[in-house]
Amino acid sequence: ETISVIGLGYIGLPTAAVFASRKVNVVGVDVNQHAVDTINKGEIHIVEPELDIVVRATVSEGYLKATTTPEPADAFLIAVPTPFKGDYEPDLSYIESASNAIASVLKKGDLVVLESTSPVGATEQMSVWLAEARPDLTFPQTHGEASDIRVAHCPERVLPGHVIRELVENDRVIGGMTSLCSQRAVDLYKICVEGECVITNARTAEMAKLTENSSRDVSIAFANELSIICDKLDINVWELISLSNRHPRVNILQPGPGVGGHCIAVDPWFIVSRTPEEAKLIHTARLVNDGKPAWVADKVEKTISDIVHTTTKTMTDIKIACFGVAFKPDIDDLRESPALDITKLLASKYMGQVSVVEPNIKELPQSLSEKGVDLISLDNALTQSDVVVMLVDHKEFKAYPYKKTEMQNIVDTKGIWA
Ligand code: SAJ
Repeated sequence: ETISVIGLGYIGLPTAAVFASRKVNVVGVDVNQHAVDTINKGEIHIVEPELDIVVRATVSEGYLKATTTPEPADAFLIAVPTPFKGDYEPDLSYIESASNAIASVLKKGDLVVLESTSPVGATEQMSVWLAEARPDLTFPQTHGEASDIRVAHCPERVLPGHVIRELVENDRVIGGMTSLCSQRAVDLYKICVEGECVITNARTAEMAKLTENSSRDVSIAFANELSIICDKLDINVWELISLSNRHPRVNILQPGPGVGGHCIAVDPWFIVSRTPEEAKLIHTARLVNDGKPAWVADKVEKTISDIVHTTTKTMTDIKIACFGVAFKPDIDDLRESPALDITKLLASKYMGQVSVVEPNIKELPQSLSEKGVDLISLDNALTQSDVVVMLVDHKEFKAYPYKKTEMQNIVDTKGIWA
């Protein structure tokens, strides 16, 4: 059996490598020539623990190779981006391009699985695109039990930073267009998945993935709303949550600077855009989480104005240190990071007065350096700054023996020094 993985990004490359590590021939396809060349050298173009080891081993043993043009295979796994365009409408153009690219190499009996997180109906749409793009058949059958190829949706659910382990251990939801399609997909995933492969239909599988991330978004929004309420009522939200969580049926998540990453802050919109009238709570949760960075920046401004009113310092004397710019703890990923957004907001207002402490990166992105932001050490930040803005609970910050007397002016969005 040969497997082809279309899209060699954060999901596709680890998936390809894990199948290849089971001694299956895997051909990875990507439009990015640089990614293809890097992988063929046994190296990786993305950051994910342990991925480099698996890719190096599988490429050198000949089980994994990459190319820019699709080749015939028995199963095709599609792991391309599904971002949203304006108005929060999902953009399925990468799925359409992938369908067009593989259509000419498909043969009877092949399996095509959509792994990308997708709005409800995307798998059905993909099978229509596949049918339309197949020149070899007079009556391409991609629907129903009579179909000559098998189509299914099996959403990825791995947590960045733990992808290699979770790809093997997590349960998988498999939604085929027909029960034959589901069974064929289960047989494939069983090659490397040790978790359970649970069968449903394609629409339910699509909605299951969106539901998982929306559930988390709504829960985090509840925590973020509590943090804003508690600030107004002069209550420590961290103490409040830990007390409430002592109830046997209460489990509140942690507030923070907002919700980042490319999944939890995106996927709920796929539900909202399809059912705007009905998805009220899901929509509001998105607005609460997206509003948190501006609220934090406002809180910092108030703190600065208090310092100016109670000391001899002027606005332009104030030095601000932002602790953490990654989208979550102990990673170097700055994409869709609320901590980065807050730092940018502050840097625009207080040009040349903002520094960053970020133990996971060596260089600041241009969006910050062009605003005069510099990268400094934790110790320097504490001695030089007038205001500390704690944005990410990195292990280095949690381990630091911070004393309240050391720095009075702190806006702590993660509650580790407050
Ligand atoms: N966050 C909080 N408070 C919390 C937990 C998280 O503010 O109590 C924030 C984080 O700081 C971060 C954001 O939420 O900014 C998201 O982080 P995360 O670690 O919860 O999730 P992701 O985005 O890294 O990965 C999620 C996972 N989904 C779920 O846990 C339901 C992962 O399993 C999915 O595969 C991934 O999205 C995806 O690709 O969809």
